[in-house]
Amino acid sequence: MSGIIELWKTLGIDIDKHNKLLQSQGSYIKEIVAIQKNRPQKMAYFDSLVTESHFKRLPDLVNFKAQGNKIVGAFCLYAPEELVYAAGAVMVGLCGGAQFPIADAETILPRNLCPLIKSSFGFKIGRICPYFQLSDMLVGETTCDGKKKMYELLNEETPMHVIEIPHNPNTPHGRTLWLKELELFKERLEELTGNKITPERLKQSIDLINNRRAALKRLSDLRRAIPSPISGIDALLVNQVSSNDNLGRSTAKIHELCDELDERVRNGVGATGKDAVRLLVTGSPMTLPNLKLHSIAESLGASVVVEESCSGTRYFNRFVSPKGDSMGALLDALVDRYAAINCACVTPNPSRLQNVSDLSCVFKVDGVINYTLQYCHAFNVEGVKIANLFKKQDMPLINVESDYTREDSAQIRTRLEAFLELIIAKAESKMN
Ligand code: BJ8
Repeated sequence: MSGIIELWKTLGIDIDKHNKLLQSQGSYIKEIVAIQKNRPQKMAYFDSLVTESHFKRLPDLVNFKAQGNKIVGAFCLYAPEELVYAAGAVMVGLCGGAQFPIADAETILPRNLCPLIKSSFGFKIGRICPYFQLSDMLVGETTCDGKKKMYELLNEETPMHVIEIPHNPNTPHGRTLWLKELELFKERLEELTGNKITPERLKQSIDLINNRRAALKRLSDLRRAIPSPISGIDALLVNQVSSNDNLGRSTAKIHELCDELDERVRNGVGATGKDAVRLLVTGSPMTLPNLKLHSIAESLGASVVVEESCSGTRYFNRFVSPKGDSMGALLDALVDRYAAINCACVTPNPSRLQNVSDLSCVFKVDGVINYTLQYCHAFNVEGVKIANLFKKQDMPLINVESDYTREDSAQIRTRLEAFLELIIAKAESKMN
């Protein structure tokens, strides 16, 4: 233990705050995750990533850096991780999902700002997150206004590269801009690492990341079963923690979990009974340790079976599929994938509506939770279209706007309880 504390100190971590974070995060996760019954045994690995990631992976990354390698911190699905790995660097996710660092952030940032932005910023300025401290460069993107402007402040702490995202990527000039931005990011990574990104290296890293996306897609597809073999809490947790794990190892561990879930599906073993109300959650991302909505819904007996979000299907529903081995063909394939990300920050965004509608059918859901983080205008306003879409389809939908505190938990619980009763009454009236 004393060795790891010394390591945290050398990274400039505020040990006092860091200890408090570990304590609060540990007990929060235990209260929500560990109390579930009949969990898949292979979840033990992912639980350990939550409780031990600041102990276990950290020394590996410190050694990696000691050998002259670089670490790139990212905040968004738009960060092209294939290029990062092709440059011989490692990418770590720095999106904040904890309430803990927000007090530090609010000494600088306005209070009425999305909690994800404040939490991410607070982790850096409070010197609470070792992954932030290890990052040699940060990569941001021009998505929402709050993030963009926060990146300008972060740039004063750690060198930052911001990718300019075309807000309508489906036009010829949108694609041209994406390609140019990928080329610029590639150059910046080559400069940072001193490594040339060759077509061979890029092809290799595309395969590696496609493999992780495929493993997560396999996990998601298994949740189509009735009953779902895994709770929404556990599935979300896997998505949240695997982004900061070693690539190859996390892919293998997700497949091991899926093998166990395959078996559960064959034997009809579920996280809930067959009659549980099946829910789709769509909207703002949920970053570790934000499991609030899932834990409330599932404590009421519902089963969250799919998340249409960046902490769910949006990460793995598209692969990079090159039509050749040249650098041009590989970059073109990256443009295809990244320009197709249907975050609410792009406009217009018809593919998200189509996608969320398809998911509701494929996963045979009984209701939809349209989830927005407080002050996230993009998802809040686009939520109007989502609500209209499901109204036309006669699919029950509830809007939930929340933050990272627990203050609104009781209120959300009461509203979800009524929502589930409504869904059950609707199903019963159809049967009569
Ligand atoms: S691709 S969803 S990860 S930007 S920070 S938009 S919650 S107000 S995180 Fe996102 Fe990339 Fe889009 Fe996905 Fe709203 Fe908060 Fe902005 Fe946010």
